[in-house]
Amino acid sequence: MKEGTYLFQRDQQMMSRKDIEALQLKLMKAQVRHAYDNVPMYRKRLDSAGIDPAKIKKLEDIAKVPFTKKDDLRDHYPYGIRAVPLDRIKRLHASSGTTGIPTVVSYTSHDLDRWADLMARCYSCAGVEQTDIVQNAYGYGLFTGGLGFHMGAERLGALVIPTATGNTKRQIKMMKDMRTSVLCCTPSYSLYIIEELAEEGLSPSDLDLRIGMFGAEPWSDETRKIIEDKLDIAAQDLYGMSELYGPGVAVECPEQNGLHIWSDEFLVETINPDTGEVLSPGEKGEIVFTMLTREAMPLLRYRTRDLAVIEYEKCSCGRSHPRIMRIKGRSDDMLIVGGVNVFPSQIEDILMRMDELGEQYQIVLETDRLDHISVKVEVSPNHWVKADMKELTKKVEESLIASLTLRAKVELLAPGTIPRSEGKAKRVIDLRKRI
Ligand code: DLL
Repeated sequence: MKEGTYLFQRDQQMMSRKDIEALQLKLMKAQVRHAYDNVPMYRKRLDSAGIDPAKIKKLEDIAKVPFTKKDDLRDHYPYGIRAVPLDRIKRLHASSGTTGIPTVVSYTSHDLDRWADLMARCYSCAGVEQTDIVQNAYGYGLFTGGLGFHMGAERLGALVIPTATGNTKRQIKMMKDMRTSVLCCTPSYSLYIIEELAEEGLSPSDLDLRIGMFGAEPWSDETRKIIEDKLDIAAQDLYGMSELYGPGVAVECPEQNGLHIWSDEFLVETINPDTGEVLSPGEKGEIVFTMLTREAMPLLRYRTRDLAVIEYEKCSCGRSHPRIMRIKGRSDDMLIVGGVNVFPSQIEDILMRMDELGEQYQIVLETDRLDHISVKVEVSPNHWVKADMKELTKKVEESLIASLTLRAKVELLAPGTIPRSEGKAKRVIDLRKRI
């Protein structure tokens, strides 16, 4: 980081480990008390677990508190786990679930203010400045991406263009005419934008882009390389989820070596997803967060289902906030085929390493008597005419076996065949019959 660079909430970004832990302990005690006093569900649970909030004395005591799960939010539909009267709730967001009952999250003015600060910190940590022109192509509405990125850019003091997702031609026109310097969208939508740029005969030098803020879905380092190369930007990873305000939980600094968790708000733990046992630093497991200042909807030990490793060593950027090393996937996304456990992102890693292939792929799961997996992947436009398809199919199948011991049927497709995504990409099509 350059000497004298402006950082939003510099003191909070650069807190020492010792100060972080002291603050966490103070906030955690108050938050457990807030949940106990104001949310009947938490009072009941803490009472049954024999936990008196007054006896929470050290950070490790959090492990005594029972977990909170997504179902707890659904069970409290429509207003979720609420700790304040309705007239203090100032906004709702919701995510649609597979069960049909949306997960609703609520915010007081304090929560919205805090969320805007955390998002502004994310931009600043990633290298965005007040003089930047930020084009926000995340979906606005009940999804937290649009408004989260919007409020954060305004709080930072940048110029924000709320294009929202879709209408890619207009998106590009705005980017070009307004001299957008920061693009915010899902990584898969950025790949779509890249294709559209090429179609219009535009190159990165026709644009002023310098940073991309990408998240909301898993993506690989290989995909990052492609995006950085084709847009001539730094592609920064940003993590969040609706239940935890939205985007803004963690973000990469320019070192691109893990995502800093703003741990004065998010107390992180890693657990074994099967047993719930707390794992040691450096072990891969399910990430669990306790929110430390949330008013409307306190969340104690919220199970994210996201699997990752947390790194506690100080980063070379000077920040001591622990880092999530790239999220590989969710425990419920893991595919088990023929006894092999594999995440879609691992398949993506392998495909994106091969020059002959394009960026779009789909994984299809089917059953006859056994489960089968096929990987449909587009060939890159440069190789489509000249590549020997039989040879290339074999090469991809062999790479999947060699790296993942995964026997998949590979199907090569013409460029432009797979539907493009403007939001979160749907990479896995599961056609298996459930018995
Ligand atoms: O996706 C919030 C968000 C908006 C994050 C914009 C980043 C950017 P949900 O729709 O609730 O919220 O989905 C949350 O998406 O549990 C992860 O599985 C996944 N996810 C989010 N960010 C990342 C990321 C928003 N950077 C779920 N890498 C999470 C991998 C991510 N997965």
